[in-house]
Amino acid sequence: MDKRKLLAKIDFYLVTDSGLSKKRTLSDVRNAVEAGCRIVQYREKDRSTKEMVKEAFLIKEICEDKAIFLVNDRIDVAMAVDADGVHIGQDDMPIAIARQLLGDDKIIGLTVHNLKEALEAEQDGADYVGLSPIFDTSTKEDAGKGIGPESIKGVKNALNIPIVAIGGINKENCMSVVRGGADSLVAISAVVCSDDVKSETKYFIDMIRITRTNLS
Ligand code: TZP
Ligand code: MG
Repeated sequence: MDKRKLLAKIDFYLVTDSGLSKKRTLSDVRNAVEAGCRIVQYREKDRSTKEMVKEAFLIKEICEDKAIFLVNDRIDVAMAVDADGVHIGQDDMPIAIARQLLGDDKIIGLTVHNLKEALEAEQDGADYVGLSPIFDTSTKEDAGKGIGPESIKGVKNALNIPIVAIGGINKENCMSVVRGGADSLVAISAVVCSDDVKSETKYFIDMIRITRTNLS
């Protein structure tokens, strides 16, 4: 299956966080995918490569043909399990090299903080950008100050690739992010710290779709 086609359909985007997760990563992925989430990023900062590869294989199985499966930072892990792609940051592997390693069929997402980085990302061949952080967040220590949902529009208008909003997004402010022009959004703590990841994911998916419909 061509997972790239799914990129046009993403709304709620799950990023795993084993440190914050109440029910553990595999359960979070299973529940989010069951709720209809179409993109999952395995983000793991504290595990051995061996453990990551093992867990990544299991996540890939859960995502199957239902959701895009990306690995954060670790291009080696993504290649080891034949994931659908990677999500990398400004200080990670340059996109051109990541592309050479992964091939044209794989999806590469890049974190950007402003319009300049976003334009560069598209030019360099990113398949989507993660615009970060929209609001202040304590989930990522070095995320910086929130740029505000009103900053999304300028990036959206300048780019042809999807914009994924991330950072401090919750049930209360998610509508402003969609109204701002985000194609998709990540809400890590709002979802993985909950007792019911499935219903929280469903809430975000429904809210994104309703807000989009009201905009059109
Ligand atoms: N990248 C930029 S902000 C962030 C990451 C991984 C953390 C987002 O977490 P939360 O809990 O949704 O604010
Ligand atoms: Mg990174």
